[in-house]
Amino acid sequence: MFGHDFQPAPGTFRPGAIGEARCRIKHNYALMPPEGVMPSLLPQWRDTVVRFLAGPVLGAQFGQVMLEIEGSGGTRQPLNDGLQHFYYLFDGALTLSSEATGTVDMTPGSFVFLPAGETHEVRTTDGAPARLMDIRKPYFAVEGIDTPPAIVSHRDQLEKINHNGTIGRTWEHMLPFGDLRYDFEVNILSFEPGANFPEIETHINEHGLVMLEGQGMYLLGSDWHEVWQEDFIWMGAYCPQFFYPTGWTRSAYMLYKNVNRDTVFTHQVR
Ligand code: UGY
Ligand code: MN
Repeated sequence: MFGHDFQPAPGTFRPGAIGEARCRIKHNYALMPPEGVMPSLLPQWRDTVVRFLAGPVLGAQFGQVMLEIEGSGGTRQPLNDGLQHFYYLFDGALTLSSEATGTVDMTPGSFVFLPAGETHEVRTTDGAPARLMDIRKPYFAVEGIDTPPAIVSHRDQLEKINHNGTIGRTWEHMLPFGDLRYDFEVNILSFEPGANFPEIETHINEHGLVMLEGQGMYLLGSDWHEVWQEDFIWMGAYCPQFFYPTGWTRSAYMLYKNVNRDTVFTHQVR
């Protein structure tokens, strides 16, 4: 009998909270199903619950949060933390305003990239709640390379590209692929049933992954994990990784990746 077969009395819980928990935090990866990510508040956001997914305390070089904004919520005052921001709207309707973008009406699937230090404000538009993902990162400037311009777009406008010709796979690039002004990518990777990676990846780049559709088995380090819609995964540098979709529907995830920059040395090398 499985824990989910028990019918608990109102106000009580099923057995199995420990045995069935999928959450794992390891030195170079984390799997965090959404039900275990507790709510926080932040002074700069009004009537908004913040779910912290990745940040430096985890070992990540970037931050990722899900903002659950009530109908009356939004930024309390113009926000400027000196970081780059990538906002993606999951649900609801919002306006985002900044000098670089003007006032943008966001609907589910809309995304906005703001370069470092761009002051901005966010408001709900129809008084209904919204869910907004925010990826933040300090900009890694390189002499001779221009800083990246802001981007306003929608998932509907993205081309589906198959980079390596493997059957049943596509990439949607939300930031321009191969444009050296940007120091990170956010891509949507899709897998038809039966498709998988051509090999186990091990690379210096880290990832923040949100499952958008479907389900599958993720190899992280040397451990296999079953994952599905709404799960979050952080993969640190050099974490071996591989994905098999399972079930009969397409699986897709949104993936942050730091790119286009050299190794950072924190100690003097002689
Ligand atoms: O581009 C990537 O690094 C990607 N293929 N990794 C991943 O999906 N875990
Ligand atoms: Mn990868």
